[in-house]
Amino acid sequence: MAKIALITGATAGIGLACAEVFAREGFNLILTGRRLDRLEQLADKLNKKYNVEIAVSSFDIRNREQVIENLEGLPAKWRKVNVLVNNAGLSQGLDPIQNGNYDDWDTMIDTNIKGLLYVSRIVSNWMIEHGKGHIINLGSIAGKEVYANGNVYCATKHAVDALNKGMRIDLLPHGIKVTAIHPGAVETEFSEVRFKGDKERAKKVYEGFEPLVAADIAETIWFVASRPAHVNINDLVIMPTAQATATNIFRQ
Ligand code: NDP
Ligand code: 8X3
Repeated sequence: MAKIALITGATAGIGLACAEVFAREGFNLILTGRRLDRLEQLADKLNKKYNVEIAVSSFDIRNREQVIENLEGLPAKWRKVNVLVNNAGLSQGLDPIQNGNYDDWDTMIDTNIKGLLYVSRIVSNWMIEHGKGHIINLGSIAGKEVYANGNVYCATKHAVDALNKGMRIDLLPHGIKVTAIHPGAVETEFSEVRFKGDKERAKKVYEGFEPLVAADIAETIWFVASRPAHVNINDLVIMPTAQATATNIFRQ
């Protein structure tokens, strides 16, 4: 029977690239995100290309009732999730703390921390029932360092780092692997979302050096997910070669 991967935030960027890689590797997929049209198009494409089964589940990860209703509403066969990629996340704004936008703060905290928790609460119980599983959390270099004006985004990713460690301890008796992937600069829709649609400002983030692309992270996630049963990669930081720290990027 084919294995199952549940990927949150599969409508764009890293999540979308993970969907492609896991489908290529023969996994059936549960794909989530708010943009249902994108999920349906992706499911159709991957189903035709790789002949895998795909369930799409569209909900706002910030809304606890929606998360529970949608995931618990999936047919029973989808509960045997082997790999959960907790990828949905975002940054909003880049402001000093004294000028921070309250709504941006709520959005980041509700998405990156609370949304990840809602999904993990449900899927970790499915994994316990199933007797195995692997949770892969998308942290960030922002979860390892703090940079100017990154305050709340960095705090949410530090929280993901802590939750990753906490989950590994709590799920240890159940044989469930828990891994965090912490990327540096990856060119996706991330900066466009951070700068609220300002494409020019977003483009500048990746100017003068070769950033990572979503497929680099997806292939790394696949590497982590495909280790033998007795091996777990706890924590992995991955950067473009031109980046040394969150803020130290060599631009030419
Ligand atoms: P993208 O903006 O390209 O994709 C983000 C994904 O998250 C989309 O599929 C989006 O789906 C989903 N998402 C956002 N908010 C919600 C929500 N409220 N409910 C459901 N889904 C949501 O960004 P990336 O692919 O770059 O980011 C993926 C993860 O990687 C994030 O956790 C990010 O913090 C992390 N990361 C990114 C880095 C980068 O440089 N790009 C570096 C380090 C970490 P939709 O809008 O359809 O709901
Ligand atoms: C995304 C990378 O450096 O913009 O998490 O925080 S960074």
